[in-house]
Amino acid sequence: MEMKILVPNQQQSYISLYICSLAFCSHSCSSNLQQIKVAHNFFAKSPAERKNMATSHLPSFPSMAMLFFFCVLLLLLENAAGKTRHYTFNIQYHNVTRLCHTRTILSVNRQFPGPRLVAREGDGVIVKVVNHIAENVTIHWHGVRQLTTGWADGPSYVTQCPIQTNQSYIYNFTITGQRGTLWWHAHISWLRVTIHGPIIILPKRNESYPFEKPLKEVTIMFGEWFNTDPEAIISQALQTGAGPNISDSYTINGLPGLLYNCSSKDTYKLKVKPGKTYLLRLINAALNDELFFSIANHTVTVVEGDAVYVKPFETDKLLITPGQTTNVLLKTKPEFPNASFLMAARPYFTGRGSFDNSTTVGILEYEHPSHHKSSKNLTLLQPTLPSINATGFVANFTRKFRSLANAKFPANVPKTVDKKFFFTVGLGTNPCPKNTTCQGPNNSSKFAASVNNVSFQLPSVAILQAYYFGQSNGVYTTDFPTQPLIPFNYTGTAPNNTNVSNGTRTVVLPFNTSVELVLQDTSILGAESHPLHLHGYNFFVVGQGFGNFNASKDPANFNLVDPMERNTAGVPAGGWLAIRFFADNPGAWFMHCHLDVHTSWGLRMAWIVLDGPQPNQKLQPPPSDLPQC
Ligand SMILES: [Cu+2]
Repeated sequence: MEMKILVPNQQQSYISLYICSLAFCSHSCSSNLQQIKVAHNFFAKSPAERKNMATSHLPSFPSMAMLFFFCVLLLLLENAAGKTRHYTFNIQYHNVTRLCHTRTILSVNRQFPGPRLVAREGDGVIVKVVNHIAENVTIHWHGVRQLTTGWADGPSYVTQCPIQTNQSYIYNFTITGQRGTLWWHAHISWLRVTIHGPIIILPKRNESYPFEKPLKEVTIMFGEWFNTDPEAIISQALQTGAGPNISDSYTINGLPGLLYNCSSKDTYKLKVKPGKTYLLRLINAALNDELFFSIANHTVTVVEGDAVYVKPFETDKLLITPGQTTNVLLKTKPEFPNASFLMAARPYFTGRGSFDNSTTVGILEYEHPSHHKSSKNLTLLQPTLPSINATGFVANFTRKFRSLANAKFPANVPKTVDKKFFFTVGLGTNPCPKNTTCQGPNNSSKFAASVNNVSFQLPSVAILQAYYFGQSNGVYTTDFPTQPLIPFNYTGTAPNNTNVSNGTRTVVLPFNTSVELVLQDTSILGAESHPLHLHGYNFFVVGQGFGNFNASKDPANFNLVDPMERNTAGVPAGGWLAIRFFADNPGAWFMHCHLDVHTSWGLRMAWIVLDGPQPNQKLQPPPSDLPQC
């Protein structure tokens, strides 16, 4: 999963300029060799020399002036519009062996983790997804804003019907105003457990990072491995009402690491040189677990989260929730250290049920100065990680994330609010259907999860299609509660009745509404952290706290200056999170917990954002190959 840094391709622009100049001259300058030579010299010189040449030669060549103008314009357009990147994703079966178990997994192009999608800020991306498996599939471009292109967002039954067997769908979108690391994953049932991969968004041509240029960039993608079919696990759990079986290991770039059985060879190794800086692009693609991560004897500098640059800060341990990405700079030790270092990840867990309490490791290995000696007999140092339920560490760590909030990367935080929402998020129950036995809470009910006590039921056609074609009747309603219908002590003793309601209810927002949303965890069936992900938007995390949100006191402490801007944020276990955003992207947008078990239980809902008055504020028409249900 290593990548060499892609140098902005100036050469390519120069070639196109050169070709354009030759073409221009052959048409209008009667093959004036001297002019071609001038053009050739022009592109071979440094910018300062070119400026000089342009001013000293151009007045005597009016046609050349036009040529330069034309070509500079072309260059500017090329830089502003970006280019289009084409990919084909074949959804295929793929046999993989981990922990001495061979299993047929679902993958993209028989890769696990899947292929990297690389683009620059401003580029168009076209991905043809072809379904070669028996299951329905969709792909979500997690964190890509999809401005007016909601049809390409991907959550099944929200923005599209799934791609059926032997069918294909072309996802077509532009990456606007984002740079850093995101990722893509399947967005139907639990298929994302093996169908996922990184999205690398490089800065625009000729733009650099607002931090030290790394020698190398490396993607570190965390995942979860199941020895049995995850689809069977979730379908059984939904039937019995019990918590689903847990994973058998965590993985780093698809490899469990040497602490697991049969895995000493399946250990990710990162080879580094002393005295250099590396950019690690961390992605948590695990299904159900937030993860702590640390590298023995090393600190890293956090520089970006969810494709948004942050004020750099140093840390030796970090937390990453499913759905989040974190870019960190790793400065290696100045001299060969005579040791190797474990990089370890294990869960942060506050719930009541069982969870996979194992640790995945990779090895940070320094290149030996002599090049001949192996690092096999070196001491292997281990990092210390926070305790499993270290909620205090999590709160302190997440508070360190701050937007750059400078002239080049401003934080456009809504200072005033048009609409306030207060949503409880948490677990609950559904009663056991008559004449069946259930294995959920008290062995008499089924696990459920909800937002404002609504456990969201996915419709059988896509919400965005129903909305666009004016056919919402029987698909969804627009009466999602803006606050709990019956207030209670959310983080105190749970009420006697823990049943949720079930429905497909949405919130409708006029274009550009400034929204404040407080997400309040509940302690029904245990207080638990919920990494909430909003599609189609970044939001600002303006506040967080423990206990019940206090609407008269807490807003005074909101950070409206440099809050973190991101697409996934953890609602603290037994606490609350306040976010703000402008609803400036028309469409139907899913919001859900990124712990897939909670999503499956109904901790999800959808916003419908109406068109704005301008043409570029309207949802584009659906593509002709949009799948039908
Ligand atoms: Cu959750």
